[in-house]
Amino acid sequence: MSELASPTTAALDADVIVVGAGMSGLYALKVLRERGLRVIVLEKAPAVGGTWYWNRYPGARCDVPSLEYSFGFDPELEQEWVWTEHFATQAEIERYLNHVADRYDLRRDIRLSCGITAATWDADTNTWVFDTETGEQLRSRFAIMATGGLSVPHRPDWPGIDSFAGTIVQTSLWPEEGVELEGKRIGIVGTGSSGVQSIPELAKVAEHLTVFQRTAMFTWPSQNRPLTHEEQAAVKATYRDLREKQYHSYAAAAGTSGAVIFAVPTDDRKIKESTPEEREAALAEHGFSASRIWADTATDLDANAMAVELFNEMVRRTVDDPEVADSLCPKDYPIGCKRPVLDAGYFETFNRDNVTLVDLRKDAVVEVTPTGIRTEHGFAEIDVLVLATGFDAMTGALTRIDVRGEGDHLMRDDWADGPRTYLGISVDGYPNMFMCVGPSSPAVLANYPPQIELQVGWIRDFLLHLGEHGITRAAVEPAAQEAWCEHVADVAKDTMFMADSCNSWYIGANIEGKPRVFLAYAGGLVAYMERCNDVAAHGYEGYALS
Ligand code: NA7
Repeated sequence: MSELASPTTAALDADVIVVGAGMSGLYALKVLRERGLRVIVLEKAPAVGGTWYWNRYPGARCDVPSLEYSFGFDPELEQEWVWTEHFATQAEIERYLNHVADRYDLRRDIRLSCGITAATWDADTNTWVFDTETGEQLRSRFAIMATGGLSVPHRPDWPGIDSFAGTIVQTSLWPEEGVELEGKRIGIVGTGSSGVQSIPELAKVAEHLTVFQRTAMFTWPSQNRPLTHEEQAAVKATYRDLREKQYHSYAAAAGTSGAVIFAVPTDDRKIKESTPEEREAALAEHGFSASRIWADTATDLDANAMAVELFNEMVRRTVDDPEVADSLCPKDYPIGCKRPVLDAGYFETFNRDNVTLVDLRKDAVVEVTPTGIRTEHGFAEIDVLVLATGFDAMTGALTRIDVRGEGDHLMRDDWADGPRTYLGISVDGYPNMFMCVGPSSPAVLANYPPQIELQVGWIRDFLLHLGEHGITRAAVEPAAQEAWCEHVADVAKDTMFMADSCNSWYIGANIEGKPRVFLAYAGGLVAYMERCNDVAAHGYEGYALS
């Protein structure tokens, strides 16, 4: 398809406008342009890379192995790129994505420092109109929102936070020029993946580090290591097999390790049937991982509680101060409710003389002053305050833009009770708009690059189909969307994600007032793509095409 049939084709700035130049946006540009579509990518950041541009905090690293967290669409790209570690650093992945942008000559169609404030459906011409932060207006037939699932930072609204006179920095908005940390009194809030990764690094350079923890985290040693030439060559020799495994797996992962496969037990023994001696032997053999090997912990809350006890036993054995250890023991929620975190010496860091833990459940924040944080029982003087406080996940990027569909509806209003999508790709009332790794798709539950290749590939084929048939409007049928949403909720309902005690960003629980709705598709990538491909095979059923 080189021209999209319509009287207004000439007035379009592009056939497709893609919002975001992260992994999805870059790949969308590549595959759509090579099929003859005119594509413009609008990117808020001054550089490409998305997540891997913004999250440059000390210790930032992917929790999926580098040889798996990479594109498989071009065997030459796979062979030429050299990863240096089992889990790649932010800097290395950012370099990789810049290499992708250069190698496929993508930059000429990407406008940087050009975020959008609004996307408005024009029903008269079946086009989308984008208002940019630079004051421009651009029009396209189709919109692809590659805006990221973890791209809108969440910041605590503690009294006085704006009065802080030192440096305040969010892990996900870490400045390119870096932050002066050496010899400083650093405070960090948040012990999710970003906090857990940065705490050991901050402790190494700080005069003193104070960690403000609201919820203790399940985190396992990543066992990261340099990749040897032999190891890399062995994977590269059989890369096609690995990719095939990824494309046909639950989590787009061939299973070499990493956070997305942590829920998968490695043992067929049930912890509920184990003896104390067997559990002790598991601790001796697997350490922290003794808590995640058992066959019954993902589905049985009592079994899960026994696994939690094994985990906490390891915390107590690792952390010297019993009171600190007790605070670091996750309580009140099951393993598997939140995304597993992988660390490098996290618990050991609390044995350092220059690290203090403030358990906010015992000693809540009262206020931030110009010089530090006052809690009920103390005051920590701070020069640099690091906020590792997470994101308005999965929906935040889209609800912050004025996305205005049919009948002048705003997406943020339509999603007030949680996102409603068809296949996590389209939304009833927003014709010709597609989302990459959107809400109700596997998204954060699966490895991104292979998942993106499949999802964006599906969108590309759909656009080609529309072009070949002279179709200028593709709208979701309400009943199809309802059925998909029902299926998504049904699949999630008996998982640890939805346990009453589970308060995670997967269900919006980290953002005050956000509806408690599971935001991804827990049925796995294979089932998901089968459904998408089935929809395509049946002439894109669930869409009204005209
Ligand atoms: P997360 O996982 O959402 O972690 C955010 C952390 O910040 C978590 O410990 C929160 O505690 C804490 N938090 C948030 N707001 C507050 C306030 N107001 N007071 C105290 N503590 C607070 O975000 P990350 O960036 O670490 O990781 C996101 C994903 O990125 C990760 O899962 C990987 O996929 C990569 P809470 O647990 O909500 O009590």
